[in-house]
Amino acid sequence: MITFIRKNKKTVLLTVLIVLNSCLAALGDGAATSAATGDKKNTIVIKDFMFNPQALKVKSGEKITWINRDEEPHTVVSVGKKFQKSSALDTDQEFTITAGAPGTYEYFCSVHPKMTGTIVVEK
Ligand SMILES: [Cu+2]
Repeated sequence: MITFIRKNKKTVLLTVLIVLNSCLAALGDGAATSAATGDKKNTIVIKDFMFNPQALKVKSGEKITWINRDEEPHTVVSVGKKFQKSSALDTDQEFTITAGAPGTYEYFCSVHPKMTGTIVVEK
């Protein structure tokens, strides 16, 4: 019985450590991402007819890049024409804009209107 409890405590401790570790790892990744210079930080990958991430938060003035990893052509078109639209992006082709005024920007693919995404621009 005592052994069982000890074992259990150890397991809990181990679990806590693992959770803590992954939290730290996540924090580390975040720091690395924001420290990275260049335009690859805010990248939206188009794959399997989806924008990934579907919602992206950026700061005004930052660049946002879409890259098409599908075999199908896709476009990036702003709802209400709030930002410049892309041409049809072929496989591995990229499209970059610079985030403007703070706000929420919805967009879709004009070839497949069910493909949608959101950009949230913060100050
Ligand atoms: Cu599409």
